[in-house]
Parts: sequence; structure tokens; C-alpha cells
Amino acid sequence: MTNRLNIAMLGSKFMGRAHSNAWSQVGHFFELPLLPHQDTVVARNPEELAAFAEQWGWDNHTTDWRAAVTNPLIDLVDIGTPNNVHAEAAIAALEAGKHVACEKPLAGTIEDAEAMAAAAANAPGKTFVWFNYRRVPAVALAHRLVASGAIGRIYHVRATYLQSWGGPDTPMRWRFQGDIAGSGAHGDLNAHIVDAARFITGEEIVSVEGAIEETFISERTDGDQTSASTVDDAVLFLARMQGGAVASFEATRLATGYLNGNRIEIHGERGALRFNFERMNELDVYRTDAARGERGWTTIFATNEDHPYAAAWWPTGHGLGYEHAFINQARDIVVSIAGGEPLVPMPDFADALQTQRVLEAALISAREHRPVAVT
Ligand code: SOE
Repeated sequence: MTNRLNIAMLGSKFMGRAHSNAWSQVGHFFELPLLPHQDTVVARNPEELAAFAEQWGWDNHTTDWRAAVTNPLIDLVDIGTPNNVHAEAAIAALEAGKHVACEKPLAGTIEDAEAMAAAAANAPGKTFVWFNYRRVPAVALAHRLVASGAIGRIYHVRATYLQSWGGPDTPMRWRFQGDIAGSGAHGDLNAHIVDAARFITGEEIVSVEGAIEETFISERTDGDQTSASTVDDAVLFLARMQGGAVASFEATRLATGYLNGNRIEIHGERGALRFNFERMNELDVYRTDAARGERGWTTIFATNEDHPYAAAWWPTGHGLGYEHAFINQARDIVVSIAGGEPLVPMPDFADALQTQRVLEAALISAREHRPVAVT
């Protein structure tokens, strides 16, 4: 029997569902050196927990996260909780010798992120961060094209993450509470596009040159309670990258008309790339080496065996969905733990800390109205 990888997962909401689905599906579509075993799910609400464990295939469930992360039978702790829980749970799991997979952003604050990366540097377990969009085949293809030199020196990166669920009618929830979330659209969405810019270009962001942080809706209600929203609804910033490119980032939950408009465009000396998650199976590519009369944007439907992860799924032309990037990432986590290589680079805590440092520099730039170097 294949060795099992015993998993304890913290969280039973959106990411609890996405990760449970990934762990239960990955062994069907990929040959794995270890078989993920959904041992224990942890959440705070005991009433919902038994039903969640039953529905999503977890053998055990508990509200005691510390018991779960220190259980000697557990190999991997998977954290899908609100941001303010990431550090305490991840550090306890690392100190217990576990591998740790944590949702993005690494943490709600730079202090927590630094502590998590420091703990990881001194622990035997491997660490992973669920920047899931890296494993959308079209995004992984973009990374490979840039790495191959296809578009040459990069001049521009233009990334936006445009959602619209944060309007005045949206009730108070943890994502609007600074003491839990750390920040709003910034840590939630700019985290993704900063990671994507770093991943696709292979370059670090070296400075933030200017930023705006805005909270449009200053209070929200939950039942008969009205309380202050203490996070941004939008953060926009300009940056410089290691190779000299200039970059712009915009994250908002109030981009009326956009639902999950995770977009990035990269312009180089010999070509350009364009990705829009709302057309997630497609990558637009422009190359200057086409005959002058034949130059134009090409749309690649990234679903054939030449595209990362796609061969594990359906015959070409049969598109993938949001959940498939998580299943692809589950494959890479299991293979990495067994000593193998992910198909495209996987962010560990040290990598995700670099993204967190960019996010922090943008907040400082917005609040102090000055350029900020990224350490
Ligand atoms: C909410 O903005 C959210 O669920 C993010 O937290 C996820 O990371 C993103 O993939 C979808 O939107």
C-alpha cells in the first residue's frame, strides 16, 4: 500500500472546502508517491464541524487545533483559517516537526510573517503557501515563456485584482476587521498579483514608488450591530522591479462589474503576455518575431499536454476551473514532501515573506506618502 500522508486541516469555510476537495481529488488525477489521508479537520464551531467532516471526508474532527497540530500521527498541517491565526498555528506545527501548508497571505501582519519564516528556517518541516493561481496552467505557461526568454527584457508589469463583493450591503465579517485580517483587499488580493508578478517574471520587486490606500465604506452591519470597517477597500501602488521594469498593482473589492478580475499584462522587448482569470484557460501572447504583416495577439487555450498540469486532466479543449489549481498544488505539495520537484516553483514561507514585505512597503508608502525600498 502506498505510504499515507496524514493531514490535519484548520478551517472549514471557503478554503476548507477548496483544500478538502483538492486532497480528496488529487490521487485520482496524479500518480503520487504518498497518498493524502484526510485525518482531522479543525474548526471553531462544533455544531457545523461534524457535518463538514462527514460531507468532505475527514475521519476525525475537533475544535482543539493545538491537539491536532501536535498529534504524532499527523505529517502535514494545512492552515485555511483567518489571517490572525496563521502564525500561532504554523509555528506550533513547525515546532512539532510537521510540514505546513498555509493559505495566502502568509499572515495579516509583517511581524507574524517574519516570525513564521524564522520558525520555518529553523524547523525540519517543509512549508508551502497556497498562491493557487501559479498553478492555473495558463499562468504556469506564462512563467515558462518568460523563463525561456520568449519576450526578452521586461519593461512593464500591469496587474489588477478587481472584485465587487465589498459594497455597502455586504455585512461585517472578519475580512473587514483589521485585528483579524490585517488589511483588506490589499493583503487578500494584491498578495495574489504581487506573487504572480514575481512568479511570472522571476524578478523581485525592489521598491514601491507611491501608493494609495482607501476605505470607501467605513462601517458595516451584522444583524443589529454596526461596527467600523478597519481595513482598506482598495490599495493601488507603483513599483520598480529587479530588472528595471516599472509595475502597477491595483486591488479592490469595489470594482463594480468585475467578479474575480485577476489580471496581469507583461510587456517585453520581444513580446507580451496577457492573462485574465475570468478567462482562466487562455493566455494571450504577442511576439514581435512574427512577419510584420502577421503580428497580432495569439490566444493559447492552455489545455493540452504541452501545458503544465493539463495532461493530468481532460483532452485538450476541455477547460479547467478554479478548483483545479488547488488540486494541482496538492500534487506539488505531496511530491515535494516525498522529495520530488513541483512542476513550477512553489512558494515556501521565505518566498511568501518577500511578497508580504512588498505589501508592507506599499502600506508605508501610502501612509507616509513616500517611496519605500523593499528589503
Ligand atoms: C476573496 O477575496 C477571495 O476568496 C480570496 O480570498 C481568494 O484568495 C481568491 O482566490 C478569491 O477571492
